[in-house]
Formats: sequence, structure tokens, C-alpha cells
Amino acid sequence: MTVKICVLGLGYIGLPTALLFAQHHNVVGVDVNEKIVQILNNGKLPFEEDGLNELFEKVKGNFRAVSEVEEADVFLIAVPTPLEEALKIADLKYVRSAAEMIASHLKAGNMVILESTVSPGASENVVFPILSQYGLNPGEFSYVHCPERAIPGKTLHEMIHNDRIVGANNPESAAFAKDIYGSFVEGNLYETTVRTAEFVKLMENTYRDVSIAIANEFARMGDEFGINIWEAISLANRHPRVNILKPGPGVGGHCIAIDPWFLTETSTKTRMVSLARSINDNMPNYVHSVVRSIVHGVQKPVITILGVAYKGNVDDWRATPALKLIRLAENEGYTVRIYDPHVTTFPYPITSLEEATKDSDCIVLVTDHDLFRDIDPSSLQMRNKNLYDTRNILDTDTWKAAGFTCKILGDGSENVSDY
Ligand code: SAJ
Repeated sequence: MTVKICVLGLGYIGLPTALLFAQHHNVVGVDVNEKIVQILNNGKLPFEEDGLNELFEKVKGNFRAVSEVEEADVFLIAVPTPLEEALKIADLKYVRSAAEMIASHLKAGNMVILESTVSPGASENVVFPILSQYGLNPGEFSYVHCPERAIPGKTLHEMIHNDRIVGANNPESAAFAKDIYGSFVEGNLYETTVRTAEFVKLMENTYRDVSIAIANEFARMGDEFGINIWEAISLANRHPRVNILKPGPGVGGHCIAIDPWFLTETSTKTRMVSLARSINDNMPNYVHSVVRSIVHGVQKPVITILGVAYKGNVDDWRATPALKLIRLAENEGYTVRIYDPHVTTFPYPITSLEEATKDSDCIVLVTDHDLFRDIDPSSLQMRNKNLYDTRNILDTDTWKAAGFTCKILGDGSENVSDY
């Protein structure tokens, strides 16, 4: 059966989802940002993602972008849910306004799907009342929370192959949703309640945040105890039931760094979740303290940040730990230069590698972009040849051969607690 699907929000999740649905259904994409609508209707994509261009070319006949919601069989909400930073609670304003836009078009028998991540209970407490404001009871339309699970960088692959959770308001809604998602999802679709689906999504990202926090804590202990934590982790991971993640300069992105707060905002039972958040949020401070020890005694230090994207091989810098590190360095009176060939717009100027490293006193690798491995250290015109690799991706033997003093986060080569 072919249906008309109206997708609200054409960002990193909404657009690929809309195009995947457009392989079999008639899809209208809605975005309040006129620029995005224009770009798409001119046959271009507003961002890059593996395989998206090819898919767009293939399904153009079944997809159009508009600024206003229109009547449809299915409405899918894929708008951002930012964190109110100072309060540490979910800001549901975009979800609210998407529901408002749908409400006046919603008819009995239609389906509303929420893919955006929300705090537990938000569908029942916030979304349902808005959708029902024109007299339709929640039982008269289908409602499903099907949280997205795709990892940026491999979005399309994961949207097709990952298993999904379908939290539905009744068994008929679940069957309808499974049928529609079945048009492109090759993974299993698991049925549950709306509230459980909301909770499961938040558990997934919280679990990852806590796992990264323990890796980061181990890295700091490696420095404290004179142990190379990368070797220690790889040895511990030879145990059949141990899988420690990678330490790094902190956790960024729009999901892992904020979703744990959604889970805990009204809970009185949690301790570990917020502790993990604070460990990860504190990593730029730790990296900064190591940099301070490296440039100790240098007059007017200049440091070079390699990478401001929140993780390797993406152009997204939302909640990047690099930003805090840059601010801390500036507050210390350092001059900060930045090189990131993936990122085009950023609050600070991004320069060429040559400019970013000229007369610098320390290179701090923050993002694990693959192309940083190809840098030829002997070509760099540094004032002091120091390298601090917070991701352990560079071949330090090559850098040492070019005269650099190298330190890796958690390599145990220096006790930094005095600085
Ligand atoms: N990171 C580490 N060490 C690691 C792994 C990651 O420091 O071992 C850092 C990364 O550098 C990055 C941050 O954590 O700064 C988050 O990156 P990520 O690759 O772990 O996750 P995201 O935020 O890109 O995507 C996550 C995924 N969730 C899980 O893996 C549980 C993805 O599946 C979700 O769809 C996405 O959040 C989302 O939108 O919720």
C-alpha cells in the first residue's frame, strides 16, 4: 500500500528518513527554514552524508520540499530537541510547534510518528494534548514513537539495517507503523508502549555516555599511575566479557552529551548518570591542564587545535569538546589556531594547516579525522615542536623522528597533577 507521508524537519535524521520512505511512498518534506526548502527544490542537498545524493537522485519524483504542513496519511516528526543548558532539561519547543502544525490537518485514521528524542512521558503529557486540541481523541488516530538510532557518518546504512523500537498507542498503530517502516528497514521492528520506547532511546545513549566516562576516568588514572591506558584497555578487552570504549577529549554531538539529562530530569533515583556527564564534560579541562604543563615556561603560548568536529570524519561540531578547550586556552592568555578540513563554519576562524601550525608551541589533536594521519610533521614550521594527541591516532614514531615531543592522552608519560 502506498501512502502520503508528511515529514516535519529536514535535518540529519528527517531528510534521509524522508528520502528512504520516498522509495515506496509519496513524501512531502516540511522545514521552517526556507533556505533548506529552496536548496532541495533546486535539486541539491543541504548537507553531506554517505549515499544520500544517489538516493535523492533516485527518489526525486516522489519527494518535494515545502514550508507548510499539508494533509497526509502519516505525519512524521523529526525535529531537534535541544537541552536547556542552564537547567539541564529538554527543550520541547520544536516538538510542540510540529505537533501544533499537524493538529489542524489531523483526521481520524491518520498516523503520527515521533522520531525525535524526548523525555519519558513527553508524548502523553505534551504531544497528545496538542494533537487532540481540535476534538480528535488519541484513540482515533495512530501514534507511534519510533526513535531514530542511526549514527552520523553511517546514517543511511544504519537506518536500513538497524533494529528499531516501535512504541505504539495500540496494536493496530504498531502494525501500521511496522508496515510502513518495513518498506526500507531490514532490521527487526520491536513493538512496545510509547513510554517504554522513549525510555529505551535515552537508555541507549546514556549507556554509551557512562561507558565513555569510565574510559576517560581510566585515562586520567593512566597518567596518574604511569600506565599507558591504551595498552591496558586493549589487554583488558581480551577478556571475553569486557569491552572498554576509547578515552578522548570529551563527549560531543547532539545526542550522547544531552540525552542523559532528559532521562534524569525528573528522576530522584539516579547518581551514576550525572556523574558520567560531569566526568565527560570535564575532559576538556583535563586536556587543558596537560597542555598547560606542556607549554609551561613558554612566553605567550600559541596552540594549534587539530579538529573541531565532535568526532572523526564528520562536519558536525555541535557540543564539540573543542569549543570548551579553545575558551579555556583563551582565558589562559594563549593564542589558539584551528585546522579542520571537514568543518566549514565555526565560531572561530579555521585556517590552513600551514597557517595553523606556523610558530605554534603545541599541536593538540582533538578530533579523530582519518586525514590527520597523513600530515607530514617534518613540513610544519613550529616554534616549539610539541604534540598532544587526545585520540591516539597519530604515528608518534614519525612525529618523534621529525623532532616532536609527543604525549598521548592517558599514556602515563607524565604526572600532570602538579599543574
Ligand atoms: N566517543 C568517545 N569514545 C568512544 C566513542 C565515542 O570519546 O569510544 C565520543 C565521540 O568522539 C563523540 C561522542 O563520544 O564526541 C559521541 O559520538 P558517538 O559516535 O558515540 O555517537 P553519536 O552522538 O554520533 O551518535 C549516537 C549513537 N548512539 C549510540 O551509539 C548508543 C547513535 O546510534 C544515535 O542514533 C545518536 O547518538 C542519536 O542521534 O541519538
